[in-house]
Amino acid sequence: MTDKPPASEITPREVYFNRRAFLRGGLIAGTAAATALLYRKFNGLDFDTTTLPPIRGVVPAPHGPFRVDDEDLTPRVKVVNYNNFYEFTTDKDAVAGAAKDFKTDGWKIAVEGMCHRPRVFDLDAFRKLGAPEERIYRHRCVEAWSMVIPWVGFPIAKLLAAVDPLGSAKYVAFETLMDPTRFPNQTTNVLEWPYVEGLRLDEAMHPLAIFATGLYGQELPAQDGAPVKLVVPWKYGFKGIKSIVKITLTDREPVSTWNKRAPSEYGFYANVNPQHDHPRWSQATEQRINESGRRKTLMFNGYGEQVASLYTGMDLDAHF
Ligand SMILES: Nc1nc2c(c(=O)[nH]1)N[C@H]1C(S)=C(S)[C@@H](COP(=O)(O)O)O[C@H]1N2
Ligand SMILES: [Mo]
Repeated sequence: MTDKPPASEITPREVYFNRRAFLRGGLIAGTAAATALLYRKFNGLDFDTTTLPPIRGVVPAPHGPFRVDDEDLTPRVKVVNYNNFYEFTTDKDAVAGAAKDFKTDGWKIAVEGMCHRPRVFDLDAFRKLGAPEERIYRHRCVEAWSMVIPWVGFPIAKLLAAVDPLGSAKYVAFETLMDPTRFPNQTTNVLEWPYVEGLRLDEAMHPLAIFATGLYGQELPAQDGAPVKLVVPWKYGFKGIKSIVKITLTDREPVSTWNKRAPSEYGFYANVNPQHDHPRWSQATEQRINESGRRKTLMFNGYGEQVASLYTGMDLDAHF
């Protein structure tokens, strides 16, 4: 990790912090004046000083749905300091501090249930399932805030191919680590632990659905779900279960922690849908973190062209 990365590799800070400026900067981009302007601009964002090891050999996101191109990235300092991770604390501004000593040494991910090749992966083997790919996705929390985040990860489909689901498997269930010595809030009953989530198998197979192992070109910070987090960009954020230790192929609809907690508020599908309001607040608009004003929420979070066909014939108000 201390080796100098080859020049051909992306250098996250420069790439991410210059990209938008170049788009906007037009003729002056690249000049000393532009650079000075850029630094003044980003100084105003409380530039984050914590760094994690860079991920080597990240494949840039291809254009199209894998890369939100026309909306600003949410600055890293916000992505790593405004989090939902109830195992640490329910205070979004305090997760980063509470998670700062979290270690993932010796992490294992068990894949079991209805598959031909069940297996326990160590982190190295898990990461080798797919080359690290950049994915720039919208992230929409059910609480009506949103971000645009450059993840690093690989499609869930790669894991599924490795374990080879039985023909009768219909769903994938996911489970977060249960360890109250490392997750202090697991000694409380703010939620039922461990946090669990699930997808239909065809949703999990979709190329947009990934396991994130990094963000902004670096390893995933603990507060964002290290070492492995689920990212399904057309669904509300709570589907994106963090710090995964178990994955089970099954023929029954998996339990979802928030769905179990309040079934009238949080559905199993949890597809972003501006027309289906949460009983206590509208889902029609959202607060993009670091922006003023509100944005209109897009159907399927803007990924309808890619995913709407997964739900053909389903009543999206009944299966919200
Ligand atoms: N294990 C676990 N996973 C979780 C949560 C949680 O509390 N525990 N919160 C969810 C919610 S509500 C959201 S919005 C996202 C937040 O992810 P982020 O902090 O990386 O933005 O994580 C999801 N995954
Ligand atoms: Mo959320």
